[in-house]
Amino acid sequence: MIQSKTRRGTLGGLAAAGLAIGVALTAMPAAADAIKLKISTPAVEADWHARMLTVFKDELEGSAPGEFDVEIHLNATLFKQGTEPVAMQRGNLEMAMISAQDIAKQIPAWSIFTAGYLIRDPAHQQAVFRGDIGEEMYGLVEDQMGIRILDVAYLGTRQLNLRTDQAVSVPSDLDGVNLRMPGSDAWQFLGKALGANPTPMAFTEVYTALQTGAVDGQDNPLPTVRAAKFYEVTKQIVLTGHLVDGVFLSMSGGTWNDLSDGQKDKVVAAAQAATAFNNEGRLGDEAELVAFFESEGLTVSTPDVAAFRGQVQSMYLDSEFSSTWPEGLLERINAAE
Ligand code: KDO
Repeated sequence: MIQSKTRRGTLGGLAAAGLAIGVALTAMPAAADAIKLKISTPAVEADWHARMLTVFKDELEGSAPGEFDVEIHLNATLFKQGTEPVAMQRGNLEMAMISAQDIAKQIPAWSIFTAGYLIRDPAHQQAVFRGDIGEEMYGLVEDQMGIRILDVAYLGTRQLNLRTDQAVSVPSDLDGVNLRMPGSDAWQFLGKALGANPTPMAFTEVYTALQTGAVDGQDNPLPTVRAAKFYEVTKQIVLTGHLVDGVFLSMSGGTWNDLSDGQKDKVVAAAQAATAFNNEGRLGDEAELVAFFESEGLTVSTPDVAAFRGQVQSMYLDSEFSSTWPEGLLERINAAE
């Protein structure tokens, strides 16, 4: 939680995620006039948010037989990471999982969700995005970008993952560390706020960059560190927990507006089944993965999280980003439960 310097919010309690695994239905072959839904993502096949797209496809093609033809493109083979929103806006892509950082490029107010140590945990993320704040902020995306957000998926809590074995306890220990962060201002600022020297790079290049030493480390949630095999080319994980991250399963407004009301309901239901599958799998993984990484020979340590939180929160509050945050939104996010 970040508290505004002028007003103090209150901490919210935890709520159980209570999510069920989506049931995969056997899909019918697509009819010739089925609505094509191409989905582009940089995610690797083994990661939960890639796997949830198959749940989406099976659910939708099962509930609306012959009406949709969902085509999943992983590993950024169709569109480069971060270019998906514009591809949807130009009518070249029907669906993607977009980040708050992508949205903030066009709607600066969304940078509030790119701030480290703001969302407290997965339950808080659900409370924020599935309540009135989500409704309002999704409305901005629909009105200003022409993109319909279907649901948020928990991407996991981001941790540091380094190829060096230096001890990291406080932000100054990251001085001079070339930390790969995704390529946008919001992501780069997060790397800087952590105390590192951020290096922009697409997700698809990270494994090789870690292997060759082009970067000293990267940050991602633990399930992604395993799915993308970053643990093979790194030595340690530092549990900073600096960003409770989400990706937003979205559809281009043009495609969405052409759907019948019944089709819209089925699309939303399939999206929710998909995110429930993702969230459950990812939370389960996060509870178990420290032991896995240790068994692979990595050191897993807990730094002085209060020191990281203090530096990161104060840098965000003093930044240009916070001047774009709508009045009162920070307090509402802090109070959401
Ligand atoms: C990454 O590039 O580190 C990141 O985790 C950023 C997310 O917003 C998202 O794009 C994700 O990569 C991809 O889906 C790959 O997992």
